[in-house]
Amino acid sequence: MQQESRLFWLTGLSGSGKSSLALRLEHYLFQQGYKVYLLDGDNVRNGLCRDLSFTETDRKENMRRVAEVANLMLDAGLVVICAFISPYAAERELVRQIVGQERFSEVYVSCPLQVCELRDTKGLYAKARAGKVQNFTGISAPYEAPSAPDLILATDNESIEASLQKLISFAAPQLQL
Ligand code: GGZ
Repeated sequence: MQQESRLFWLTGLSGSGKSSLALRLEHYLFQQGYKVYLLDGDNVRNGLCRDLSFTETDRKENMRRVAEVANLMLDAGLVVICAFISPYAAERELVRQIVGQERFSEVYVSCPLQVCELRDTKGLYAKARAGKVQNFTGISAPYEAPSAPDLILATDNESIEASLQKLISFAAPQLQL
């Protein structure tokens, strides 16, 4: 199989469904025989970026490091999936520049703040409202929604399975699935 190197970059609020979708896409591609790697806050912020906080400066550095790592993985021939809030449009653009326009896709996992806050799977929104978590995206830190994403998945309007099917349909022609 001639594997195409592609980066699928999922951006969206905490609780929007990025990680779930990214994990399912990774699983699907793995089953199809692709060499695929998923980078997200869970594995990156525990190691490579453990020194970084959620200030604007540190989030930007988080993006830069992730982009450079993703770029190396792409050079090695992998399909890379990234799931990060990545709240700044300029930094997402920087990622596109670092890895190259032709191998980058921006996927906006769209879900209104109110819905994410209702989900509050980790209780972080409640803590942010109570002032116990600082610089929380959507509450006390900005989120700049993509103006022209390559794909939008509205997870408040459709099931995760429906979003996943759209994501797979989007990825398939790029990967020659
Ligand atoms: C946003 C935070 C914060 C603050 C901890 N703001 O829903 P989660 O828990 O599992 O995903 C969020 C994750 C965000 O990490 P990222 O590396 O994706 O962020 S960024 O791209 O902006 O650098 C959330 C948790 O970390 N978390 N504190 N203050 N999310």
